[in-house]
Amino acid sequence: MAFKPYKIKVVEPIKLLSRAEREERLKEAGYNVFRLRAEDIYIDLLTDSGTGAMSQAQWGALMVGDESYAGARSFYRLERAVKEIFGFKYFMPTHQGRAAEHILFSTLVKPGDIVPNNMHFDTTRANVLAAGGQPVDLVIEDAYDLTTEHPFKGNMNVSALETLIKEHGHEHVPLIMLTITNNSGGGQPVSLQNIRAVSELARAHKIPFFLDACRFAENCFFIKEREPGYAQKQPIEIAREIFSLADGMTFSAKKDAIANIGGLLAMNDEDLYWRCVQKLILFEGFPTYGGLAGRDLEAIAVGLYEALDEDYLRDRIGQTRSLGEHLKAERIPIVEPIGGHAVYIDALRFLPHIPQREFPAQALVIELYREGGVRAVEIGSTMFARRDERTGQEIYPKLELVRLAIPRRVYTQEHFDHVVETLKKIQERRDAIRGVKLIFGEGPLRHFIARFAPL
Ligand code: PLI
Repeated sequence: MAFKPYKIKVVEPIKLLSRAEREERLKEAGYNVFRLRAEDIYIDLLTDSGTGAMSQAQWGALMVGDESYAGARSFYRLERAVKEIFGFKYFMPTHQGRAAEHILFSTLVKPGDIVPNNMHFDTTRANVLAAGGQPVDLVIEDAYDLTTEHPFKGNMNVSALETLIKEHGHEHVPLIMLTITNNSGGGQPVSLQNIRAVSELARAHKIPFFLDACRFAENCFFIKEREPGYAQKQPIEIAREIFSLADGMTFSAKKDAIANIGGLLAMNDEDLYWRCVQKLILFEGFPTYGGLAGRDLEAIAVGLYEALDEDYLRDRIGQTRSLGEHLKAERIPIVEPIGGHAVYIDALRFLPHIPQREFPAQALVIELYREGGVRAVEIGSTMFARRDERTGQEIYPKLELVRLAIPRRVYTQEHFDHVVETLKKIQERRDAIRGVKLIFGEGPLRHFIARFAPL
């Protein structure tokens, strides 16, 4: 029996609308679940970002938030946590992870530059593009084989990275990013061995190496579980080793700091820090609050340690794993191994009769809400298909996934049972499910605002 390291003190009511109401809401939302009202959703697995349940210690910390414009006590409390866990010399709070990305990329990336990553997530990719750069995904080939067992499918293909640097010249690669865990590719972890190899290559070419560290604590847990030599180490020790290999990081506190808002940008290079501070003040705020309230800084400082707690991580990853195992037992095709923060369904295998141009993953997202009031997110052609500028052809992503993201400390087994039941019912009638047509939305962030029509 799994050990549950918390009990529930505050509850938030939810309800399940009737099928007819859900059908109506879908229509009103243009068949895009981002456009639904949250109160019309029964189980919300859209994202694990900012949707976690804060602990009593975090709620308590909010009350001692220092709201001074400059030099707030809360900043120094967060600084202690950041230094102790991540160890970078300089850092700044930002309102979210994407603000950290914007500041960093707009400072380092010039038009025509290449930014390699194992896989960029949506805003990361869009922020590279907005700076005039070209985002390149260099995850290992195994990441695209959704059924093989591989302990670290988030790993970077280091030889492909080396080839890319040689082909383009290190002066056109302003930084190397590595996303831990790899969100766009199934929430898969990156091994310490791989992080070390990327770090060595980056140093050899004098290219700054940054981690997209949103789910760093989950990545630490997988290293402890799967990488030889780390079973006896605490997650925080593994974290320190990871970050000692990097020159900086972007971070969304809405994930592995279990806060509802916030982000961090950190680095060791003093000159880069001061260049970023200019942008921080312009777009976010003074360096000791950077777009957040003092109370948010407090919640993050506490949450960072909670996210590294081994009992918490075992429960967290255990919850995701349990949902995945139940779906697997029902022969629902999921990405394996099961990732840290989410279970990903392979829409190409679930709905093989729907071609990518008719958005099979989006069709399944719609069915999840229609059948059970469950909100998931499409990580497929709506999010990542793009038009080749030379040929005018649409290029579809290799992966067409539906992500069931698990908010931290929010749902119980009964909720997940409902998700499994919902998918079972969809599976029984899946041959009759049709694709959709995109009728509104363009560009790399179209998934947030798109509208669809049923085919
Ligand atoms: O949502 P932000 O701006 O705090 O963080 C942006 C961001 C950066 N990198 C990665 C790997 C993410 O997963 C990420 C945000 N992810 C969201 C919102 C998600 O639903 O996964």
